[in-house]
Amino acid sequence: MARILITSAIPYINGIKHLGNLVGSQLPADLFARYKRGRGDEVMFICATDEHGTPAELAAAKAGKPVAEYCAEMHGVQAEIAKGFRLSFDHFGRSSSERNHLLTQHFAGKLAENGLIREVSEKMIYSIDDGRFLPDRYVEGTCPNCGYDSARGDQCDNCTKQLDPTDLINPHSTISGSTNLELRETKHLYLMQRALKDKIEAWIDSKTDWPLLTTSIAKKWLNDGDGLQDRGITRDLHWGIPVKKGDQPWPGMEGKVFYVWFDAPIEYIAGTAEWADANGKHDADWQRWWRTDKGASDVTYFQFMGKDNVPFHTLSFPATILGSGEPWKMVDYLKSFNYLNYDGGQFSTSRGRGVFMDQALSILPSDYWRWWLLSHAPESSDAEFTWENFQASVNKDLADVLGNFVSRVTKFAKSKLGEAVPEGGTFGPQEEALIADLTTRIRDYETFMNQIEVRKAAAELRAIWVIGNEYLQSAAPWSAIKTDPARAEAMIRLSLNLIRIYAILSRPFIPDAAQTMMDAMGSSDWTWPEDVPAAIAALAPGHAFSVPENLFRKITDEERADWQQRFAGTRA
Ligand code: B3M
Ligand code: ZN
Repeated sequence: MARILITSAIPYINGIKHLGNLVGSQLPADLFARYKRGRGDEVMFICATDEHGTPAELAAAKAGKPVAEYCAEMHGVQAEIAKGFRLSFDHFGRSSSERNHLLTQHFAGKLAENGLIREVSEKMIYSIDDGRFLPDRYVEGTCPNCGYDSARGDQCDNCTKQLDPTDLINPHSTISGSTNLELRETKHLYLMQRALKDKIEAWIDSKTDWPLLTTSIAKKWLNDGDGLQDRGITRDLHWGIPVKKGDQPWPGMEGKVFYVWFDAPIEYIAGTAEWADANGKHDADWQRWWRTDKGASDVTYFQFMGKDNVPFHTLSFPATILGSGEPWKMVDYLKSFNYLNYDGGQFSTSRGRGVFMDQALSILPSDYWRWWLLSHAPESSDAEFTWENFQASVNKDLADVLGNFVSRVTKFAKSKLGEAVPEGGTFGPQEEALIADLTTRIRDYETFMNQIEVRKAAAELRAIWVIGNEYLQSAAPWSAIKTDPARAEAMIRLSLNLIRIYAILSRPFIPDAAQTMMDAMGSSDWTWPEDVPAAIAALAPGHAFSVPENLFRKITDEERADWQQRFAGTRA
């Protein structure tokens, strides 16, 4: 039994995420976690909310709530929606947890001990009217690169260039709008990433099996110089993890907190510790996932994220880990995704353009979304959500192919042969051909799933559903029953067993429909079909089944048009 650690990039706390966010990290991570569990591996799947930094503070201010209260509330909201999408986290933690405070301070202490932190006095933007420094998104102005007039202090949304607040032309405070700003001297900690460049480069070079998207981004940042500058890891903010050296105060750094991108990835580890705390376990129980000196050397660790997060996971977080000099588990395989666009443009949280997770669930159950999103995952390039495409693929793949097979088989069996697996007849060449084809396709499906080739795995699963329909069409039990009823019984016996196999194989993609299929087959045996001939005989003659509710309904043209209009912009 392999041990598989899986983390999804942790979503910012400020508001409900859209479908583009979902398909870029949490959903494919869930697919993989479910698949590995289905194969019998021991899985630890961790996600959390990313609760620090200016996005959290600004959103709380806008909601008129104290930031701690806002975060607690939004964590609850995001956790609930994650459940709605059947995201099977072993724990959904919070980067503001006590565990993350302690671990983040621990890492900073180790880095300092190893001579990898330097203190820098620098001039930062200070707002006289607000009485505070304005880091990151607290300041907006004109982008020096493209001229966009609402560039933020950390990045220009228009041209994506990473910025410092002091780069902005005509800056103003996003708190008060004030332009009464000055540069003031303040002291910050810098992580000396440059000193770790060789180590990081050697580590990246050792990852020869990583997807091209991941390595190309990592190398670009490593070699362009842009990414491996020494990096400020503290901020003049109130909300965040107080700067400490382990459990000791850090003289001169009083009142400052760590930068959100310093503590956020550490939450992967802290989230696993939170899992242990929440389940009455001991430190050893989470450490065996993370400390190679405490059992984690046989763990394989997979990370999932959108492409914009790759530099932080291939350079900055590894710098923290390698710089600590401690035996922490590092990522083995980093799966990254391109962007999902929305109906001819981009998803936009600020403009409310696109479908957000709560809205999606309010119009259709999660399986519909999971299937479309995963089968169209933006892997090799950006992908686009259109309502036409969504309607077509739901109606065809889910309703016409899978749903129809299950309904035809069970209804025919019940009306002609009763509500138990029939016993007559034997398998002939047609069934043998199907079993051979099925075996090949299941092995291919496993290969794609193991490689996290999400679209290819979805296409293979769809092909597996299709061969059931094709078999039914050519075997035609409805004709056979008139001339050779025993043959018809054999066909239906095979088809009912196929439904159970479909439940197992489809579960990572569409867990609710899979459960419905398994329940209808009167079974709870989710054993993976390693041995296809054995799996096709698992439901023995006489075993009771029932006809399930329609698995999937079709999306009508009216609904499609209505939704298209409703989600065109300005979220209510
Ligand atoms: N919260 C960015 C995002 O949601 C950030 C990811 C952190 S992963 C440690 O895309
Ligand atoms: Zn720009």
